[in-house]
Amino acid sequence: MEEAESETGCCMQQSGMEETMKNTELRRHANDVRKGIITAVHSAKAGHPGGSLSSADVFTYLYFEEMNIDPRDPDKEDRDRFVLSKGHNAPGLYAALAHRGYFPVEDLKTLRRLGSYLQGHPCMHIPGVDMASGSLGQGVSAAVGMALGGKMDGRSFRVYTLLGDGEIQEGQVWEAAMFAGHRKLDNLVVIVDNNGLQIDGKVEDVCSPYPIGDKFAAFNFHVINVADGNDFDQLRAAFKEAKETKGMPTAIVMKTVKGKGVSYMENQAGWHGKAPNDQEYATAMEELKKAGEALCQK
Ligand SMILES: Cc1ncc(C[n+]2csc(CCOP(=O)(O)OP(=O)(O)O)c2C)c(N)n1
Ligand SMILES: [Mg+2]
Repeated sequence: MEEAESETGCCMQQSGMEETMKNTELRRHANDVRKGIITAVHSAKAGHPGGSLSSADVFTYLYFEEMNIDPRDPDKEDRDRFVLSKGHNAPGLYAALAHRGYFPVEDLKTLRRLGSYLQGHPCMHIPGVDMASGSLGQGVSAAVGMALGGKMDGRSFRVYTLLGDGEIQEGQVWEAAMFAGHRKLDNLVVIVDNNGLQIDGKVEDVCSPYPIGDKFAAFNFHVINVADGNDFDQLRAAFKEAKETKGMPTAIVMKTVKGKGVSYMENQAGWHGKAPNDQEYATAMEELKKAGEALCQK
C-alpha cells in the first residue's frame, strides 16, 4: 500500500481495487467540475447550470479518461476532437477544461464578463475548444465534418460530440446523422444527454424525440443506451463498446438527471438557464463540499 495525493487534494490508499479507485478519483473530479459550474454561473449572474450539471460526469469521463488529449499542447494534430453541440452548457465544458489543466480554475469566475475569453458559448480562441457552438443543431454537423476529414486524411483521431435531448428536435441533427451513417464514420461518437428537460419543460411534452435510439439506428448508427449517464462504470462500458464498433458511427443515449448534484436544481426545468443568488450559491457549494468530503473518506 502506498499513499497518493489526488488532484483534488485528499489522500487515498492505493490498493488492488484499481477500477474502484479510478471511479472515486473521477467522482472527485466531477465534484470539482460541479463546483466550477456553480461558481462560474453565480459569478456571471447568468448561464446554464442544469444541463452543465447533468453532463458533468460525461465531461469528466471524456477529459480525464477517454480522450487522447494533452492540455499542454491543446492543438496537437492527433488529438481527439470534442464538439459541444449544446453550446449553452459552456460552463460545464469550461469547468472540465480548467480542472484538466487547460487554463486556470480561477478564470471560471470571469464567465461572461466583458473582455473575458470565457464567453457564454464556446469560442475557438479558448484553449481546448475545437469548435464554436451555441446555435442548437449545428455542432453535430461540424463534428461529422471533422470525422469525415479524419477518414479522408487517414488519421486515427476520434471525434466526440454532445447534444441535448431538446436540441435533437432540430432538423439539422438528422441531416448530419444521415450523412454520418452513410459514410460509415466509425470514428464518430454522438452522445445525447437525455435529461428529459429542455428550456421550458419536458421534452416529451414539447415535441417528443422518443425513442431516440431507434431514430439513430434508422440512420445506420450503432446505438448504446446508458441507463445512468451519471455512473462511471456505465459510461466506461459504453465508450469501450463505441471504440470497438467498426463500420458505423455510434450514438450513446444516456439517461441523466438535469441539475445533478445540487438538490434544489435536480429535475427542475427552471434551473435550465438561471443563476443561483447568493443564498442559493452558498447552499449549493455547501452540498458539493460535503459530497467532496464524503469522497475523500473512501
Ligand atoms: C437554434 C437555437 N434555438 C434556440 C436556442 C435557445 N436554447 C438554448 S438552450 C435551449 C434548450 C435546449 O435543451 P436541451 O438540448 O435539452 O439542453 P440541456 O437540457 O442539456 O441543457 C434552447 C431552446 C439556441 N441556442 N439555438
Ligand atoms: Mg435536456
